Amino acid sequence: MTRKRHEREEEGNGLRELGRVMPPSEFYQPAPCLDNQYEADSLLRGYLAWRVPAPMLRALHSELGRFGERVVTDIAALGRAAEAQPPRLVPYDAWGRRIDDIVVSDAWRELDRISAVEGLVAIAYERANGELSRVHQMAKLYLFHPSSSTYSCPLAMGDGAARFLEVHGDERTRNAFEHLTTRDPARFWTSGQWMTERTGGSDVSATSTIARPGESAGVASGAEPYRLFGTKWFTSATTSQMAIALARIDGAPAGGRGLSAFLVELRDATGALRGIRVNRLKDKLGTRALPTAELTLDGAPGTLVGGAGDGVRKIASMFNVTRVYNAVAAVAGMRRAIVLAQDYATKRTAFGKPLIEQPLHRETLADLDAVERGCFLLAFHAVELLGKEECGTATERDLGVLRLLTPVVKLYTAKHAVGVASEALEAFGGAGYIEDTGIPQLLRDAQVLPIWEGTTNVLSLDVLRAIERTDAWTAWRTDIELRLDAIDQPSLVGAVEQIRARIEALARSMQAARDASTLETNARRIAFAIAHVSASARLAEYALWSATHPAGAHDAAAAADSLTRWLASSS
Ligand code: MFK
Repeated sequence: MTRKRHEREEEGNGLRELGRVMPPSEFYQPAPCLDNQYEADSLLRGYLAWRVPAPMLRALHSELGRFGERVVTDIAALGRAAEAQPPRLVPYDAWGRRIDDIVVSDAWRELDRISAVEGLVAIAYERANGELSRVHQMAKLYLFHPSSSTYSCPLAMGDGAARFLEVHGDERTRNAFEHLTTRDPARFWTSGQWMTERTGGSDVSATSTIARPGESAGVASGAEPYRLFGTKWFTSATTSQMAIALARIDGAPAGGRGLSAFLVELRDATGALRGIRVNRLKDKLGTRALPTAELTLDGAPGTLVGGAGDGVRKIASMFNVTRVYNAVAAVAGMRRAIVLAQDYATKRTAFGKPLIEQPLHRETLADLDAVERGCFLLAFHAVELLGKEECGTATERDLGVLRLLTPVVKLYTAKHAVGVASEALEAFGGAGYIEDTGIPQLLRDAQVLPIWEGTTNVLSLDVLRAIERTDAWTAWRTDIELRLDAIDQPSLVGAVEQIRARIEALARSMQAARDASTLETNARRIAFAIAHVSASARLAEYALWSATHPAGAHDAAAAADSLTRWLASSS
């Protein structure tokens, strides 16, 4: 108290000297800052050194070092500008003609150009690093996402569409594939994914959009022999050049099996929409720069892809890619929130010392960091397996693990992204709740992650679908036990035993639920337990590697600490 009064007196004298009357407190809190997001990220650097061979690592080091600087300078500025100028629908031109123009900011367009030039989608299809190309691509996406005002969404959709066309497309869709995967900004396309209708986003089988063969819709058949009629309730990235849409060919059976997938090119050569009306843009909690729209399809031309029927199963090749994007975006958002909170904690003083020196605050931040580390390693495990699948190098077991992990990593990281963002906001006190600090956007944008691309419950049911209808459970269990067998360091024996016990407990509780016919009721618990155990094993493997390899020494203490914290939690 005495010290504070003394300070106030000194301050008062200083102000009198300046000859003006000032309020007694002239304190201004320094804002949090961001350093190069590659160089500052010891886990990302350690993970890449662990998983990637030396020549590739050297190339990545230089590329990501450069990109890590861009995402806190020009790309961050573009993201802020795009956020400040959200898309706007102009339904009519000055003369009353219906145009349905969605006007986006220059910044949003520039983010598109940068995405092409940086190869944010192309890297995955050039496959210059073979099965590790997805790791390369997703490491870049991880840096890009939190600065991009969710430009990562059109990229995810475009990438998912590219994969769908790669698997199910043919000569008629070759041109679209090339546009989606080019680095040439003048030719680069993104895509929408049009599944959701008024009947629901989860139960896609209720889709009511009809596809009529051209002749019956009054047009000649050709490259696009179908015309689509219906309403799509949520169409993300509506300024994209194309979309993959689900529709039921006239007369096809009801339910999911009767659906087919169509490639729709949205505009003609003049830029006018083809048989599409934009009913309105959605007014969303977050992702405000992203043009999400409600559309009426009134004869939009479509090309059937992959043959008639079984559209849900076919489009799974698309949403399995976008779900991995979702997981990478989730961990990227967590990292950004934590880094800002950590920096702030060095600058903000309360009760006589910087927050970072307050044991409870430091502990809270360390717990958040451990959550992000586990989620990061989990998400990138799925990334590695996706890369293997696409390059044809995945074993049957890898494919089984990927089938199970895709919904698991999506649902788990998304849920934690919201929790971490919320806690990080709190670490700023009131400032975390004030819009022009930029901090609330972290929470708003995190909240979409558990919702789109399949909610937590729907994905938990997908986990059950994978367990009950495929051999994914056996593949996952065998894989994780083999990896645990290889962890032979005495300091990690306790951790490995703990993880094995959790696998055993999970298998027992699953069997009990099966016997009691309560698998569905327990689906979320099962999915979370699989995620927690999977991440534990990855954390233990990484702790071993970083403790025994010079390239991991910089992160060894953090790796050991995060494993301990992770195992102390149960979800
Ligand atoms: C940076 C972030 C990027 C993210 C951007 C996000 C943009 C947001 C845009 C959107 O949100 S678009 C809307 C997203 N909507 C969804 O993701 C749909 C959520 N609902 C589901 O996933 C349901 O589980 C599903 C629609 C798949 C259920 O449909 P059905 O017709 O009741 O499923 P059914 O009969 O169980 O499965 C049909 C077939 O597909 C089966 O194959 P078989 O016929 O051979 O047995 C399934 O095994 C197969 N299948 C389903 N899900 C699969 C799958 N196969 C592989 N992987 C999967 N995930």
